[in-house]
Amino acid sequence: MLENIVKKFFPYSLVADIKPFGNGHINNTYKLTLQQGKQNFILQRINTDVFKDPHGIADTHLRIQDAIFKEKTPILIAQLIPTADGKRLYTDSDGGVWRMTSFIEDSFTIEVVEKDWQAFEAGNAFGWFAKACDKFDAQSFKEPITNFHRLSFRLQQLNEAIDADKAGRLSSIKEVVDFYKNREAGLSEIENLVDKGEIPLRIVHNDTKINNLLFRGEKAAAVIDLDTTGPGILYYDYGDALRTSANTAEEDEQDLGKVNFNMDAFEAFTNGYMGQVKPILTPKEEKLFYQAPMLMTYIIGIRFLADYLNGDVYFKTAWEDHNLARTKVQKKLIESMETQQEKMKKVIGNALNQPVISN
Ligand code: ADP
Ligand code: GN1
Ligand code: MG
Repeated sequence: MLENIVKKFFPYSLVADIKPFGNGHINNTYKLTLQQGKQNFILQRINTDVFKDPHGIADTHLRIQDAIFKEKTPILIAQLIPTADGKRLYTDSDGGVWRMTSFIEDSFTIEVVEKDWQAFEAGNAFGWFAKACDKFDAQSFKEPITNFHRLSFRLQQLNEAIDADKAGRLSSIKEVVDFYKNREAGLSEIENLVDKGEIPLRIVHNDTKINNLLFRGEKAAAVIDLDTTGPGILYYDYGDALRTSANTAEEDEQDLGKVNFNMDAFEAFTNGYMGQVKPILTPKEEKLFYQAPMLMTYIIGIRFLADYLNGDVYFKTAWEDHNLARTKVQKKLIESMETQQEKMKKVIGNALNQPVISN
Protein backbone atom coordinates (compact mmCIF):
# COMPACT_ATOMS: atom_id res chain seq x y z
CA MET A 1 0.00 0.00 0.00
CA LEU A 2 2.62 2.57 1.06
CA GLU A 3 4.79 1.40 -1.85
CA ASN A 4 1.95 2.33 -4.21
CA ILE A 5 1.90 5.85 -2.81
CA VAL A 6 5.66 6.14 -3.21
CA LYS A 7 5.28 5.13 -6.89
CA LYS A 8 3.20 8.26 -7.52
CA PHE A 9 6.20 10.36 -6.56
CA PHE A 10 9.07 8.11 -7.73
CA PRO A 11 7.66 5.73 -10.38
CA TYR A 12 11.03 4.21 -11.27
CA SER A 13 12.47 3.73 -7.78
CA LEU A 14 12.34 0.75 -5.46
CA VAL A 15 11.65 1.17 -1.76
CA ALA A 16 14.42 -0.08 0.56
CA ASP A 17 12.58 0.80 3.76
CA ILE A 18 9.53 2.70 4.94
CA LYS A 19 8.59 3.04 8.60
CA PRO A 20 6.55 5.26 10.95
CA PHE A 21 8.64 8.18 12.16
CA GLY A 22 8.59 10.95 14.78
CA ASN A 23 6.20 11.90 17.57
CA GLY A 24 3.67 14.17 15.86
CA HIS A 25 0.12 14.26 17.24
CA ILE A 26 -1.65 14.97 13.95
CA ASN A 27 -0.34 13.51 10.68
CA ASN A 28 0.87 9.99 9.84
CA THR A 29 4.58 10.37 9.17
CA TYR A 30 6.93 7.82 7.54
CA LYS A 31 10.61 7.83 6.84
CA LEU A 32 11.16 6.49 3.34
CA THR A 33 14.48 5.14 2.07
CA LEU A 34 14.83 4.41 -1.63
CA GLN A 35 17.05 1.56 -2.77
CA GLN A 36 18.99 3.64 -5.23
CA GLY A 37 21.50 5.79 -3.38
CA LYS A 38 19.77 5.01 -0.07
CA GLN A 39 18.15 8.44 -0.33
CA ASN A 40 15.75 9.37 2.50
CA PHE A 41 12.45 11.27 2.36
CA ILE A 42 9.52 12.05 4.62
CA LEU A 43 6.15 10.79 3.42
CA GLN A 44 3.09 12.05 5.28
CA ARG A 45 -0.59 11.36 5.13
CA ILE A 46 -2.10 14.71 6.01
CA ASN A 47 -4.85 14.57 8.61
CA THR A 48 -7.70 16.05 6.60
CA ASP A 49 -10.08 16.00 9.57
CA VAL A 50 -7.80 18.66 11.04
CA PHE A 51 -6.61 20.33 7.82
CA LYS A 52 -9.68 20.71 5.64
CA ASP A 53 -7.74 22.46 2.87
CA PRO A 54 -4.50 20.52 2.36
CA HIS A 55 -3.89 22.28 -0.97
CA GLY A 56 -3.95 25.60 0.88
CA ILE A 57 -1.23 24.24 3.19
CA ALA A 58 0.84 23.15 0.20
CA ASP A 59 0.38 26.62 -1.39
CA THR A 60 1.73 28.28 1.74
CA HIS A 61 4.63 25.84 1.99
CA LEU A 62 5.61 26.49 -1.63
CA ARG A 63 5.27 30.22 -1.29
CA ILE A 64 7.61 30.24 1.69
CA GLN A 65 9.96 27.77 0.02
CA ASP A 66 10.17 29.89 -3.14
CA ALA A 67 10.44 33.26 -1.43
CA ILE A 68 12.89 32.42 1.34
CA PHE A 69 14.47 29.01 1.10
CA LYS A 70 15.75 29.11 -2.48
CA GLU A 71 18.95 30.81 -1.36
CA LYS A 72 21.32 29.46 1.27
CA THR A 73 19.77 30.18 4.65
CA PRO A 74 21.02 29.56 8.21
CA ILE A 75 17.87 27.55 8.96
CA LEU A 76 16.30 25.06 6.55
CA ILE A 77 12.77 23.91 5.86
CA ALA A 78 11.90 20.56 4.27
CA GLN A 79 11.34 21.00 0.54
CA LEU A 80 8.03 19.89 -0.94
CA ILE A 81 8.57 17.24 -3.65
CA PRO A 82 5.91 17.05 -6.39
CA THR A 83 4.33 13.88 -7.72
CA ALA A 84 5.68 12.45 -10.99
CA ASP A 85 2.86 14.22 -12.84
CA GLY A 86 3.70 17.56 -11.27
CA LYS A 87 1.07 17.79 -8.49
CA ARG A 88 1.97 19.09 -5.05
CA LEU A 89 0.01 16.35 -3.28
CA TYR A 90 -1.31 12.92 -4.17
CA THR A 91 -4.88 11.95 -3.30
CA ASP A 92 -5.46 8.17 -3.10
CA SER A 93 -8.68 6.33 -3.97
CA ASP A 94 -9.84 6.51 -0.30
CA GLY A 95 -9.42 10.29 -0.26
CA GLY A 96 -6.14 10.11 1.71
CA VAL A 97 -3.91 13.08 0.92
CA TRP A 98 -0.17 12.44 0.76
CA ARG A 99 2.85 14.72 0.78
CA MET A 100 6.51 14.00 0.13
CA THR A 101 9.24 16.24 1.49
CA SER A 102 13.00 16.15 1.65
CA PHE A 103 14.54 14.49 4.70
CA ILE A 104 16.81 16.71 6.77
CA GLU A 105 19.82 14.43 7.11
CA ASP A 106 21.89 13.97 10.29
CA SER A 107 19.28 15.73 12.36
CA PHE A 108 17.36 14.88 15.50
CA THR A 109 14.47 16.23 17.53
CA ILE A 110 14.35 16.67 21.28
CA GLU A 111 11.29 16.44 23.51
CA VAL A 112 12.78 18.13 26.60
CA VAL A 113 15.38 20.87 26.71
CA GLU A 114 18.24 19.74 28.90
CA LYS A 115 20.90 22.32 28.08
CA ASP A 116 20.58 26.08 27.82
CA TRP A 117 22.18 26.12 24.36
CA GLN A 118 19.26 24.03 23.07
CA ALA A 119 16.81 26.67 24.28
CA PHE A 120 18.94 29.48 22.82
CA GLU A 121 19.13 27.68 19.47
CA ALA A 122 15.37 27.08 19.48
CA GLY A 123 14.71 30.78 20.13
CA ASN A 124 17.20 31.78 17.48
CA ALA A 125 15.68 29.43 14.87
CA PHE A 126 12.02 30.26 15.47
CA GLY A 127 12.96 33.96 15.69
CA TRP A 128 14.86 33.71 12.41
CA PHE A 129 11.83 32.08 10.77
CA ALA A 130 9.55 34.88 11.99
CA LYS A 131 11.96 37.54 10.78
CA ALA A 132 12.32 35.88 7.38
CA CYS A 133 8.51 35.91 7.03
CA ASP A 134 8.34 39.64 7.76
CA LYS A 135 8.37 40.31 4.01
CA PHE A 136 4.94 38.73 3.48
CA ASP A 137 1.57 40.43 3.54
CA ALA A 138 -0.28 38.30 6.09
CA GLN A 139 -3.67 39.13 4.58
CA SER A 140 -2.69 37.37 1.37
CA PHE A 141 -2.28 33.98 3.08
CA LYS A 142 -5.01 31.53 4.05
CA GLU A 143 -5.61 30.63 7.69
CA PRO A 144 -5.09 26.81 7.77
CA ILE A 145 -7.39 26.37 10.79
CA THR A 146 -9.82 29.16 11.56
CA ASN A 147 -9.42 30.74 15.01
CA PHE A 148 -6.60 28.32 15.78
CA HIS A 149 -5.10 30.35 18.66
CA ARG A 150 -8.15 32.43 19.49
CA LEU A 151 -8.73 32.16 23.23
CA SER A 152 -12.48 32.92 23.13
CA PHE A 153 -12.98 30.21 20.49
CA ARG A 154 -11.05 27.62 22.48
CA LEU A 155 -13.02 28.55 25.61
CA GLN A 156 -16.25 28.12 23.70
CA GLN A 157 -15.09 24.66 22.60
CA LEU A 158 -14.22 23.80 26.18
CA ASN A 159 -17.65 24.94 27.39
CA GLU A 160 -19.33 22.83 24.72
CA ALA A 161 -17.24 19.82 25.77
CA ILE A 162 -18.19 20.38 29.41
CA ASP A 163 -21.90 20.67 28.58
CA ALA A 164 -21.90 17.58 26.36
CA ASP A 165 -19.60 15.49 28.59
CA LYS A 166 -19.55 12.98 25.75
CA ALA A 167 -17.09 10.55 27.34
CA GLY A 168 -18.67 10.77 30.81
CA ARG A 169 -15.38 11.97 32.30
CA LEU A 170 -16.38 15.37 33.70
CA SER A 171 -17.24 14.31 37.27
CA SER A 172 -13.82 12.77 37.79
CA ILE A 173 -11.84 15.87 36.78
CA LYS A 174 -13.74 18.74 38.39
CA GLU A 175 -10.58 20.11 39.98
CA VAL A 176 -8.76 20.43 36.64
CA VAL A 177 -11.80 22.02 34.97
CA ASP A 178 -12.18 24.51 37.84
CA PHE A 179 -8.50 25.42 37.61
CA TYR A 180 -8.87 26.46 33.99
CA LYS A 181 -12.28 28.11 34.40
CA ASN A 182 -10.95 30.23 37.30
CA ARG A 183 -8.25 31.73 35.11
CA GLU A 184 -10.08 32.57 31.89
CA ALA A 185 -10.94 36.16 32.79
CA GLY A 186 -7.34 37.27 33.22
CA LEU A 187 -6.08 36.18 29.83
CA SER A 188 -8.00 38.21 27.26
CA GLU A 189 -5.75 41.26 26.83
CA ILE A 190 -3.84 39.90 23.84
CA GLU A 191 -7.00 38.86 21.95
CA ASN A 192 -8.52 42.30 22.59
CA LEU A 193 -5.46 44.07 21.19
CA VAL A 194 -5.45 41.80 18.12
CA ASP A 195 -9.13 42.59 17.53
CA LYS A 196 -8.41 46.33 17.76
CA GLY A 197 -5.60 45.90 15.23
CA GLU A 198 -2.99 47.11 17.72
CA ILE A 199 -0.72 44.06 17.36
CA PRO A 200 0.49 43.38 13.81
CA LEU A 201 -0.78 40.33 12.00
CA ARG A 202 2.21 38.50 10.50
CA ILE A 203 3.04 35.19 8.92
CA VAL A 204 4.01 32.97 11.82
CA HIS A 205 4.58 29.25 12.30
CA ASN A 206 1.72 28.67 14.78
CA ASP A 207 3.04 25.32 16.12
CA THR A 208 6.47 25.97 17.57
CA LYS A 209 6.77 23.10 20.00
CA ILE A 210 10.30 21.87 20.45
CA ASN A 211 9.87 18.72 18.37
CA ASN A 212 8.97 20.83 15.35
CA LEU A 213 12.60 21.88 15.25
CA LEU A 214 15.47 19.75 13.97
CA PHE A 215 18.91 19.98 15.52
CA ARG A 216 22.19 19.00 13.94
CA GLY A 217 25.11 18.74 16.33
CA GLU A 218 24.81 21.73 18.67
CA LYS A 219 22.86 23.90 16.24
CA ALA A 220 19.23 24.24 15.20
CA ALA A 221 19.13 23.07 11.59
CA ALA A 222 15.53 23.26 10.39
CA VAL A 223 12.05 24.45 11.27
CA ILE A 224 9.57 21.73 10.26
CA ASP A 225 5.80 21.10 10.35
CA LEU A 226 4.63 24.18 8.44
CA ASP A 227 1.03 22.92 8.31
CA THR A 228 -0.26 25.64 10.59
CA THR A 229 1.90 28.42 9.17
CA GLY A 230 -0.16 31.43 8.22
CA PRO A 231 -1.56 34.67 9.66
CA GLY A 232 -0.96 35.11 13.38
CA ILE A 233 1.02 37.13 15.88
CA LEU A 234 4.52 36.66 17.25
CA TYR A 235 3.17 35.98 20.75
CA TYR A 236 1.71 32.69 19.49
CA ASP A 237 5.08 31.37 18.38
CA TYR A 238 7.05 32.76 21.30
CA GLY A 239 4.54 31.49 23.88
CA ASP A 240 3.92 28.09 22.35
CA ALA A 241 7.64 27.44 21.96
CA LEU A 242 8.30 28.22 25.62
CA ARG A 243 5.47 25.92 26.69
CA THR A 244 7.71 23.04 25.64
CA SER A 245 11.22 24.56 25.58
CA ALA A 246 11.02 25.72 29.19
CA ASN A 247 9.22 22.65 30.50
CA THR A 248 11.60 20.60 32.64
CA ALA A 249 9.68 17.44 31.67
CA GLU A 250 7.78 15.90 28.77
CA GLU A 251 4.45 17.29 27.61
CA ASP A 252 2.71 14.18 28.98
CA GLU A 253 4.81 13.56 32.13
CA GLN A 254 2.74 11.76 34.76
CA ASP A 255 4.97 12.65 37.70
CA LEU A 256 3.98 16.30 38.07
CA GLY A 257 6.79 16.82 40.56
CA LYS A 258 9.11 16.81 37.56
CA VAL A 259 7.19 19.56 35.73
CA ASN A 260 8.36 23.13 36.21
CA PHE A 261 8.83 26.26 34.12
CA ASN A 262 12.61 26.48 33.80
CA MET A 263 13.77 30.10 34.03
CA ASP A 264 17.25 29.37 32.65
CA ALA A 265 15.77 27.82 29.52
CA PHE A 266 13.26 30.69 29.36
CA GLU A 267 16.08 33.23 29.44
CA ALA A 268 18.21 31.39 26.87
CA PHE A 269 15.25 30.99 24.48
CA THR A 270 14.24 34.63 24.94
CA ASN A 271 17.77 35.86 24.20
CA GLY A 272 17.86 33.79 21.00
CA TYR A 273 14.38 34.84 19.91
CA MET A 274 14.59 38.56 20.67
CA GLY A 275 18.07 38.72 19.15
CA GLN A 276 16.38 37.82 15.86
CA VAL A 277 13.00 39.57 15.96
CA LYS A 278 13.95 42.80 17.70
CA PRO A 279 14.43 44.78 14.44
CA ILE A 280 10.88 44.00 13.26
CA LEU A 281 8.99 44.63 16.53
CA THR A 282 6.62 47.55 17.00
CA PRO A 283 6.90 49.38 20.36
CA LYS A 284 3.46 48.08 21.39
CA GLU A 285 4.33 44.55 20.38
CA GLU A 286 7.39 44.58 22.68
CA LYS A 287 5.21 45.12 25.73
CA LEU A 288 3.16 41.94 26.10
CA PHE A 289 5.55 39.11 25.29
CA TYR A 290 5.62 38.26 28.97
CA GLN A 291 1.95 37.18 28.82
CA ALA A 292 2.45 34.86 25.85
CA PRO A 293 3.84 31.70 27.52
CA MET A 294 0.96 31.64 30.00
CA LEU A 295 -1.67 32.37 27.32
CA MET A 296 -0.41 29.67 24.96
CA THR A 297 0.04 27.09 27.71
CA TYR A 298 -3.51 27.84 28.80
CA ILE A 299 -4.92 27.58 25.27
CA ILE A 300 -3.24 24.25 24.62
CA GLY A 301 -4.13 23.06 28.12
CA ILE A 302 -7.83 23.65 27.46
CA ARG A 303 -7.55 22.00 24.02
CA PHE A 304 -6.17 18.83 25.65
CA LEU A 305 -8.89 19.07 28.32
CA ALA A 306 -11.71 19.52 25.80
CA ASP A 307 -10.37 16.58 23.78
CA TYR A 308 -10.31 14.44 26.91
CA LEU A 309 -13.93 15.36 27.64
CA ASN A 310 -14.88 14.66 24.02
CA GLY A 311 -13.37 11.16 24.18
CA ASP A 312 -9.95 11.78 22.52
CA VAL A 313 -11.07 12.60 19.01
CA TYR A 314 -8.40 15.14 17.97
CA PHE A 315 -4.90 14.48 19.36
CA LYS A 316 -3.34 11.05 18.89
CA THR A 317 -3.29 9.25 22.23
CA ALA A 318 -1.26 6.24 23.36
CA TRP A 319 -3.13 5.42 26.56
CA GLU A 320 -6.51 5.91 28.24
CA ASP A 321 -5.80 9.15 30.14
CA HIS A 322 -3.16 10.58 27.83
CA ASN A 323 -4.95 13.87 27.17
CA LEU A 324 -5.64 14.23 30.89
CA ALA A 325 -1.93 13.80 31.62
CA ARG A 326 -1.16 16.46 29.00
CA THR A 327 -3.63 18.98 30.37
CA LYS A 328 -2.34 18.43 33.92
CA VAL A 329 1.20 19.18 32.74
CA GLN A 330 0.00 22.48 31.22
CA LYS A 331 -1.78 23.27 34.50
CA LYS A 332 1.41 22.66 36.47
CA LEU A 333 3.38 24.85 34.06
CA ILE A 334 0.86 27.68 34.50
CA GLU A 335 1.17 27.39 38.30
CA SER A 336 4.94 27.53 37.97
CA MET A 337 4.80 30.57 35.67
CA GLU A 338 2.40 32.38 38.00
CA THR A 339 5.14 32.63 40.62
CA GLN A 340 7.68 33.98 38.11
CA GLN A 341 5.86 36.67 36.10
CA GLU A 342 7.96 39.63 37.32
CA LYS A 343 11.18 37.81 36.59
CA MET A 344 9.91 36.92 33.12
CA LYS A 345 9.24 40.60 32.37
CA LYS A 346 12.79 41.49 33.41
CA VAL A 347 14.35 38.77 31.29
CA ILE A 348 12.42 39.97 28.22
CA GLY A 349 13.37 43.59 28.94
CA ASN A 350 17.06 42.63 29.18
CA ALA A 351 16.89 40.57 25.99
CA LEU A 352 15.41 43.52 24.11
CA ASN A 353 18.39 45.62 25.21
CA GLN A 354 20.94 43.17 23.82
CA PRO A 355 22.48 43.60 20.36
CA VAL A 356 20.63 42.12 17.40
CA ILE A 357 21.87 38.72 16.11
CA SER A 358 22.94 39.15 12.50
CA ASN A 359 22.13 36.28 10.13
P1 ADP B 1 2.82 16.31 12.91
O1 ADP B 1 2.00 17.41 12.31
O2 ADP B 1 2.06 15.06 13.07
O3 ADP B 1 3.46 16.77 14.17
P2 ADP B 1 5.44 16.65 11.68
O4 ADP B 1 5.52 17.29 10.32
O5 ADP B 1 5.84 17.47 12.82
O6 ADP B 1 3.99 16.00 11.85
O7 ADP B 1 6.37 15.35 11.62
C1 ADP B 1 6.43 14.46 12.73
C2 ADP B 1 7.88 14.18 13.09
O8 ADP B 1 8.59 13.62 11.96
C3 ADP B 1 8.71 15.40 13.50
O9 ADP B 1 8.53 15.73 14.86
C4 ADP B 1 10.13 14.93 13.18
O10 ADP B 1 10.60 14.05 14.19
C5 ADP B 1 9.94 14.08 11.92
N1 ADP B 1 10.14 14.86 10.68
C6 ADP B 1 9.18 15.52 9.98
N2 ADP B 1 9.69 16.09 8.88
C7 ADP B 1 11.00 15.78 8.85
C8 ADP B 1 12.09 16.05 7.91
N3 ADP B 1 11.89 16.75 6.80
N4 ADP B 1 13.33 15.56 8.17
C9 ADP B 1 13.52 14.81 9.30
N5 ADP B 1 12.55 14.52 10.21
C10 ADP B 1 11.31 14.98 10.00
C1 GN1 C 1 -0.20 19.36 17.65
O1 GN1 C 1 1.19 18.48 14.94
P1 GN1 C 1 1.95 18.60 16.21
O2 GN1 C 1 2.05 17.33 16.98
O3 GN1 C 1 3.28 19.26 15.98
C2 GN1 C 1 -1.12 20.55 17.43
C3 GN1 C 1 -0.57 21.77 18.15
C4 GN1 C 1 -0.44 21.46 19.63
C5 GN1 C 1 0.43 20.24 19.80
C6 GN1 C 1 0.49 19.82 21.24
C7 GN1 C 1 -2.53 21.18 14.01
O4 GN1 C 1 1.09 19.64 17.11
O5 GN1 C 1 -1.45 22.87 17.99
O6 GN1 C 1 0.15 22.54 20.31
O7 GN1 C 1 -0.07 19.12 19.04
N1 GN1 C 1 -1.25 20.81 16.01
C8 GN1 C 1 -2.47 20.98 15.48
O8 GN1 C 1 1.50 18.89 21.41
O9 GN1 C 1 -3.50 20.98 16.15
MG1 MG D 1 4.83 18.23 14.51
